[in-house]
Amino acid sequence: MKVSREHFHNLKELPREEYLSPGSSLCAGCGALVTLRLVHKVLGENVVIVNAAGCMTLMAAYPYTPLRSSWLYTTMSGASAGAQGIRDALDILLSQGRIPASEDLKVLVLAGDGSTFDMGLSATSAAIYRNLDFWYLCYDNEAYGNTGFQSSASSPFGSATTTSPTGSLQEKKDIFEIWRAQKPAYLATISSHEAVDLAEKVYRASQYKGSKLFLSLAVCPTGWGFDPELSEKIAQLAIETGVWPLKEAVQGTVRHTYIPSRFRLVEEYLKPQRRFRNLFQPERKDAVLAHIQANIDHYWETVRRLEKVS
Ligand SMILES: Cc1ncc(C[n+]2csc(CCOP(=O)(O)OP(=O)(O)O)c2C)c(N)n1
Ligand code: SF4
Repeated sequence: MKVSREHFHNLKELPREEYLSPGSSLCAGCGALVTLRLVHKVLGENVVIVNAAGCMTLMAAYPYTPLRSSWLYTTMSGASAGAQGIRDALDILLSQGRIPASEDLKVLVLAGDGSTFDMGLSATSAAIYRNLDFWYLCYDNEAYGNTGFQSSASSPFGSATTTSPTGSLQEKKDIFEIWRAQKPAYLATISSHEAVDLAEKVYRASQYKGSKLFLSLAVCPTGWGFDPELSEKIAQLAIETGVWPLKEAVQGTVRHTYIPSRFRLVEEYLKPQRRFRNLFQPERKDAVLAHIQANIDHYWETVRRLEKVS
């Protein structure tokens, strides 16, 4: 089930302009980079990226940058506070007529899950509370990638990281629901694999003043342990197994923008990734696999009940 779209209906309708030039120091097959490229296409040129320390801060190493937009590097915890400062400065310059409206910028926080789920949650919660007019893109690679793939509060149950080599025993924090409780103007999950869904959501969000937050599953060949050529396949499997629901919430009211007509078993998503190898070798961990599948099934049963879809 796909919801009807108002603006973007197919890939050909996506803007052709590129704001991210090819070639950067990031890994081949990095899903975060593809997501940023797509989001930027819809936001256009007048953007200032407020980038919390993480993998994406390696994009721009002075004096080089692949970005056509402006960029500010912040601490892991301070990106949303930095966004407030930039928004305030722009508003003052605009109100004093020191810059024309055509030079106004969209303020976009770019942060990993370590910043988003852990260190920067307080600053982001405060920004949403103030209904700061900003954009927030979390590229969720489900660990502290830049420093060697340590567990974050986003690391899924059973996944191996350098600080949980035999598999995490904690459940992934539901940051979507934590943010949603504050009823931000717009909130959505996105995936690089569903580019049209992503573009439509960024377009829809642009109609709202206030906090606009996006959570993207960022497939990570280096940390997750798969060949970079499989990146889009893994992103697709996350959606088709129901691991990564595509949804949006306008002022807190949720709807799913895509529901697979037939769900694949979660094993299809887990097996190709080295971080889940311990679930299959040296022997199969049936109880853990059943637990992961049951969580997904429970989620979608609830969706069917609440959104009354068959
Ligand atoms: C307070 C603090 N602790 C540790 C670091 C070191 N550090 C820099 S990037 C990074 C990882 C960030 O993880 P995440 O936000 O998930 O982004 P990713 O690296 O995965 O892109 C860490 C721990 C830091 N910059 N600040
Ligand atoms: S470690 Fe993962 S998220 Fe970081 S640049 Fe490489 S592929 Fe991208």
